[in-house]
Amino acid sequence: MIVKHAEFIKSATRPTHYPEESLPEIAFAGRSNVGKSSLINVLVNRKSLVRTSNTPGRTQLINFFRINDAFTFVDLPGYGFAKVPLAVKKEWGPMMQTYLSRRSNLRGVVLILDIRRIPSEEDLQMLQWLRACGIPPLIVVTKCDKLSRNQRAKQAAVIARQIGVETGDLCLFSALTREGLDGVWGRIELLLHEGQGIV
Ligand SMILES: Nc1nc2c(ncn2[C@@H]2O[C@H](COP(=O)(O)OP(=O)(O)O)[C@@H](O)[C@H]2O)c(=O)[nH]1
Ligand SMILES: [Mg+2]
Repeated sequence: MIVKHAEFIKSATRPTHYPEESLPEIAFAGRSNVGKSSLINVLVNRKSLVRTSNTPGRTQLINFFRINDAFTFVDLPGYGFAKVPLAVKKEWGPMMQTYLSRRSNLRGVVLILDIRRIPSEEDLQMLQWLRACGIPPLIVVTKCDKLSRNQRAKQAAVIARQIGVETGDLCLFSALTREGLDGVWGRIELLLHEGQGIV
């Protein structure tokens, strides 16, 4: 995929504020700090279309970006960060469920996992919602530069078992080395064109 144009459209918390559903959409989900923004920036080949940081933000917004005037990328609020206020945490579930269940142009959700961690309860919750809504998940396991080849294979097997998919269904990726980039794009293109993913 050659990205010629990528622009921020708007932020929203509720459906009345979402942009119209005219273009096919791919959303990105994952725990805070997992590397979600970094993945999106590498995919669109922009240094900072999406803000990255070490300290997760407190506001929980759904951010919409238009890519090549052809489809939309959505940066969903990160979850699982201990320091986020409880009131903000409580909004996450309903906001996610509303978005996932109502967004008719949503073709797939990229769930980003850290190669070094066991998937969390929220990761599993997200997968369950996706399966329940019939939305194809695409699992990207990121930060793989942090591990040796051997360790990667071991961790990928652990993660795959935990979430109930085949190791081959996982896309291993690194925003640092851009390893796995073509594989991720290939699967996103399939989702955009055919709505295919692993369920
Ligand atoms: N080594 C390494 N660091 C990464 C990678 N992806 C993200 N990071 C770092 O992880 C931190 C959180 O990344 P960010 O994209 O802001 O995560 P987000 O909260 O999920 O959007 C930042 O310091 C990034 O530089 C990766 O593939 N490899
Ligand atoms: Mg982010």
